[in-house]
Amino acid sequence: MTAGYLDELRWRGLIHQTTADDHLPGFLNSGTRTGYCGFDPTNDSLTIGNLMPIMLLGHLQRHGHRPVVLMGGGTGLIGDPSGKDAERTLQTREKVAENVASCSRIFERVLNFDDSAENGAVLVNNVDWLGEIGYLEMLRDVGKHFSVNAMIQKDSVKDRLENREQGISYTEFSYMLLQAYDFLHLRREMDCTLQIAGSDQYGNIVCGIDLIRRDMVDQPDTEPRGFGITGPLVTKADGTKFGKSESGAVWLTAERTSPYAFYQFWLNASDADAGKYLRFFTFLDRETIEDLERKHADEPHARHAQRTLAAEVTRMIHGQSELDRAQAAAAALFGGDIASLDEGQLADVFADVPHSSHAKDDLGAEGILLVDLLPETSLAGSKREAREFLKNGSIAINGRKVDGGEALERRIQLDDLLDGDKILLKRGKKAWHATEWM
Ligand code: 383
Repeated sequence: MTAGYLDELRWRGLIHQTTADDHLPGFLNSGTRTGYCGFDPTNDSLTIGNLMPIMLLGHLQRHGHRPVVLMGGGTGLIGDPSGKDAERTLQTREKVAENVASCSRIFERVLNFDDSAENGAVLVNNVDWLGEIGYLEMLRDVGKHFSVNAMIQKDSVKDRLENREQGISYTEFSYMLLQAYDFLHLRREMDCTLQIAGSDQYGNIVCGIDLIRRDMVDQPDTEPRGFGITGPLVTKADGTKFGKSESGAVWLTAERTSPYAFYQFWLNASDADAGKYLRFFTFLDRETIEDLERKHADEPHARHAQRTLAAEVTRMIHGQSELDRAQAAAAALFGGDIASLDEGQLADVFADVPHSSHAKDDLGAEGILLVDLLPETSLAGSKREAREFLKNGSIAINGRKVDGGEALERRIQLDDLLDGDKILLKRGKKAWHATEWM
């Protein structure tokens, strides 16, 4: 077993808080340990907000320990109030079960589920035990160990109590008992001694550790029986929220965020963030990352750090061939060779840039003037502005520049359509707009 899981996380900046700091390093370095992280199936996919704890599990496995992915098929029926300022609507049992199934496959991209390996990853679903336990049993065996006085001091509950308008239902208030019970259950069933999560989960983790301690009161209390590690909140240097692109959240499945859009998201990381994201979201070693940062500082225009980041994360989540396609589409857009894109790539590009719909009939026999179309897109605010851009030759149709001299007479016609229904317009070097003609 290789030592140094904590050291690895530390140089990467991946530790926010740990419990029992005096005991944790020795505990991790003296045997193969089992650690888990839970994911509530609130959707049919996970977002890059969930990626950091997945990486924490990935490093755990690469350092010889066993990672456990817990799908919250039970807790997902209740709803964690942590970090949420409003009560959630309950999801149906069917929907939650469907979500569990579709989220589960994501983990195979990062973790090795080979069950012949000593530390092969395991996936469990807490509906399997939470669904079995009776209400009276829960109140007597678990509830009795929780002080309401302490529960209302937890951030997740306190914030909602102070906000009288929203408040908190008894259902969500009870959530922490369920997560605490999970930790106890996994501790008993598979000697799972570690819980990993994002920083919003610290309170829930501590509840679990307390419950485990109370459950084991009759055994000598020489060292902690459960540990917790939380990762930092991922931030952006410019202060805006991490993980959102123009079209919303960035998801970890291709059905929701195309590999092309995914690749673009990472490629667009700012210079100030790229190094941090390389540490957080790739398994590249320290030397390689520091090398890249030096290269990047010497030639910032080449965007070495962002390119490597985008390639590594896209390959990890979507595989090499999807990465190849995303890179080819990016290169075509950059070089203007739009005609080389296949239908799928064109559709991905289309979805990832501002777009608008237009009536194909309007193209009629002689088409419509480009100067009239531009103000209907994100590329020009008015006809006057459109004229300006056209005259100075900064507009391109399907990657081909429109010459300034004849630009004001240039008409969009049926034979400009790609795939029979799309035209990609560009202003300057990289402001794209896709038009669709139906
Ligand atoms: C459920 C049962 C457990 C242990 C954990 C859970 C889920 C947990 C939760 N986690 C978030 C979620 O599911 O709500 N109560 O969306 C997120 N996680 C991870 C990480 C994170 C957290 O899935 O910080 C971001 O991704 O912990 O918000 O026994």
